[in-house]
Amino acid sequence: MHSSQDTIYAQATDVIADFAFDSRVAGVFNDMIRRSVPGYSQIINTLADFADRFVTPNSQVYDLGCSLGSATLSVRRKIEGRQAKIIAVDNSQSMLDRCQENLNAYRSDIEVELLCADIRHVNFSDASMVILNFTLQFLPPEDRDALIASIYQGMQPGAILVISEKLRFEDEVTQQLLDELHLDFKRANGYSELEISQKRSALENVMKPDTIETHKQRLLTTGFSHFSPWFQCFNFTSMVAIK
Ligand code: GEK
Repeated sequence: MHSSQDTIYAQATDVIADFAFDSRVAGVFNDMIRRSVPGYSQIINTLADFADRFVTPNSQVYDLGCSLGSATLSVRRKIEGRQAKIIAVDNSQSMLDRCQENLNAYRSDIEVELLCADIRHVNFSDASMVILNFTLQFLPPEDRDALIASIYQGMQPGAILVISEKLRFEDEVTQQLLDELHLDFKRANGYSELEISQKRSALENVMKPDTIETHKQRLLTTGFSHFSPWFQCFNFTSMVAIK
């Protein structure tokens, strides 16, 4: 996948605008997410293993907030020949344009529909797998329960929902420790103090992480039969819920 280096917050600016998934971000996104999210590659690879176990013939897979299509590509490769369809949704056309290019770069017999839409307005049906890979955290907190309920009603019995998120911790010592380890991870990946602090300001109003308890309660209250985090590195997790 083509990847320009992320230097978006490298220069000091007086007023830092709220973070947006515009064409500038789309152009460097592959580099940005790999240098910012610990475990990202492992999570992307493991999505294929979940797909292998859960995606059934003639069902649908939803990749919500698909960005450049990394999750879709990983799953698509694994489910060749299964007659399943992937619906990849994002409300950033800049992301979807690049996603389409990435999909075109490989041959596949799996149909992928790219949908430019708000995931809060999608009608889910016949889903054997739904992926929310670092997307739920960008919805206003008050809209999260309704989205999960809407996904749940469109899932087949036994289907899997994978949710990857940055976490918040009620315990202040834990919060600070894991946050510092994450900052060290970003420093080690070449981000300067200025880049780290400007990006943090830009994200403040648009990304509000939940605690793991909030995720668990939301999923179990919605009706999911099984829940477990399957991955955690510092303050980043990936969880599974099975209907
Ligand atoms: C990956 N899953 O590489 N409706 C549709 N799309 C949205 C909405 C919304 N309401 N809100 C945000 N997005 C990807 C990474 S990035 C995570 C996901 C990050 C989209 C937004 O445009 C962006 O492309 C994506 O969700 C979040 O596995 O940047 O940390």
